[in-house]
Amino acid sequence: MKRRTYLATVGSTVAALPVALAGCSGAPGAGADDETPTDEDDVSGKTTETDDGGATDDEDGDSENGSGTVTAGPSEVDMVTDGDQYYFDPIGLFVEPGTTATWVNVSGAHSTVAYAESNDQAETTRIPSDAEPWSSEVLSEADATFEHTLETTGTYDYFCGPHKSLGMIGRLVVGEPGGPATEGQPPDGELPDSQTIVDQGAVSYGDFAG
Ligand SMILES: [Cu+2]
Repeated sequence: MKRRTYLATVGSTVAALPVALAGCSGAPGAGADDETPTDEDDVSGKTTETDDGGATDDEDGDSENGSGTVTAGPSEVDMVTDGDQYYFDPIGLFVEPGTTATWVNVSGAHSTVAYAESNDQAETTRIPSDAEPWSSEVLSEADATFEHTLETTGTYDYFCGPHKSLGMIGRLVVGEPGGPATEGQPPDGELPDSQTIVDQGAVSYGDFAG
């Protein structure tokens, strides 16, 4: 055991040597540097071409099938901590009835809780009267997700439990605007107008807050 430990220590010390050697023999070192970016360029170039081709074909197919109005985008909302900013992105999202919305914890620790008086912390109800409220746990691991299927048409306002008082709130419009959230603003901050969300499909946090 002691011998292994000793060898491992020597190994890590030796690892610093090639750097010094490369500095002494400039020609081989420069050759290696030239090759590496070329290889990467080739690989990424091929990958990008292949991906673009497939994606373009798919998008063309969807556009032709669609009616040409608002195309339903991804039903995902990121939950983000960025410095001293805490936000949902997009802050406003349109989905069709029956869509399962997915909140993805990108950074920090967040929850998604509907403004429904049956939920803790919600002092007011801002989802349609027949709608099912949701309330997630606080998601603290990166890429952790919470899903909720939205069946009832209307406007849904929601917040993050830990950052409610800091204005981390969001809005979903399902099918068309409706319900109590079409009047006024939630108690913790401002959200994009429901009809604007319908018209644009999604309103990014950067566009709204910036
Ligand atoms: Cu949060």
